[in-house]
Amino acid sequence: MQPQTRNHMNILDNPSQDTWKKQLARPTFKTKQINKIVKPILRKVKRNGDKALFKFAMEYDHVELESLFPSEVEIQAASAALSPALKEAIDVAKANIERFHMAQATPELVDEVMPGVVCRRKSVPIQKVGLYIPGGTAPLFSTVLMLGIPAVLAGCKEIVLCSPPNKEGKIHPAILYTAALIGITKIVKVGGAQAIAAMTFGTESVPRVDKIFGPGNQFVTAAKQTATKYGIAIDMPAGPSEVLVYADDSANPAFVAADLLSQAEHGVDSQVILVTDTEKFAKRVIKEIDAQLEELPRKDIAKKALANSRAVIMDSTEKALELINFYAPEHLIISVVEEEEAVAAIYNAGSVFIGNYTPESAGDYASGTNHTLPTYGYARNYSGVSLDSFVKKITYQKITPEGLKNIGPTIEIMAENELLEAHKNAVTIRLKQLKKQKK
Ligand code: HSO
Ligand code: ZN
Repeated sequence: MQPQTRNHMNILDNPSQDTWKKQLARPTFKTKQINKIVKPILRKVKRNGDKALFKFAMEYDHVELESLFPSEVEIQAASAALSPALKEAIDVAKANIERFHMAQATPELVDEVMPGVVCRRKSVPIQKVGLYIPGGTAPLFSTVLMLGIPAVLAGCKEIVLCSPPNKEGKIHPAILYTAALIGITKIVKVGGAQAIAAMTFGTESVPRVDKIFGPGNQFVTAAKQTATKYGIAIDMPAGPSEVLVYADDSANPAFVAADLLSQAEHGVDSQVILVTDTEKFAKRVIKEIDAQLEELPRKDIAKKALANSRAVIMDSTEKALELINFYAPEHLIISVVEEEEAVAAIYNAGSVFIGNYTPESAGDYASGTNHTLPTYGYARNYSGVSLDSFVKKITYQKITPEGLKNIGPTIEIMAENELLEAHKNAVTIRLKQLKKQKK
């Protein structure tokens, strides 16, 4: 008998707008239960510092660590463990990511808005940043590039990288190698919520940072959210990976299936969506998914993700685009004849991949754009990580006596009408003095 290969990706036929919210809902999380576990972890790290980190390594990573830091020997061994081909690939990706992120640098802005009133704005690096790199079922060394490169380019003074140790007490060699390659020297063997706690409160070994970046499981995500209550910034509220493919007959169903599966394999709570114009095309894609799925080592994960996933048929292009903007996907692949029109109509998406030969994997690894992107509909109001995520923009102004004479009366009358006399006086006192000087 043939094994049961049918996946569970449901087809929605022209769903009416009032049902989109329900029909395209992302998997939900049991935040309360997660926080019940995360809160004590944070408390213990805050109270006991490194001692708690060693204890959590035993409890969660099942290893008795000698040190929280990898040794020089370990870093050398990590380099030796990688094939020359992989190292070359990492070099190519690094060069592209560096190039595209360097291009994002904004020069200092100087403008004399009126005679004697000069305003400036300058990007200044966030001094201490923490990067979290998950270990677990897929060691995301590409994320080291995506977070580490802009941190280095921005000029962050201290860059801490936390990643969980395996049962031998080692960080995955590709993670270690990539971190060392881009010049990250503070690498700490700590994972999960305890890593986020360490970077939030600081321990003997881990500095407290100003901003925490990086993906993670629900515990990491919950801990990052809590970190914001302690004055730490985070990159964005994260959720599981997702992709929406918008395709018509001009697309190759096998390519579309491969793209959908590429994100479905991330995790059981990932969601992938196909939006297309005919049931015939949807069915061809689903058939391809069935065939390709069986060959995947992570097919069990992908199958579960497919159960959260949908193929949506939309007769009208306008409605299709509206639905995409409503969903606000992390990744959007556009494979339709009228591709430029579709691209122009999109206002909610983390990153857009255009045409039949632009797999999302390109952006995940090597083309140069960042793969840390808003999920869960946050593409409505968040951008992905970029060079900007690692800087703050400080504004400056310098006003000459001439300038104050020009702008002073404007300030005075505004302050007066806001009933803020002291504000007004800060100008008046100076203008009076300037008048006296003239005499
Ligand atoms: N698609 C993931 C990033 C990633 N994929 C890393 C493979 N490795 C989130 O955007
Ligand atoms: Zn991916």
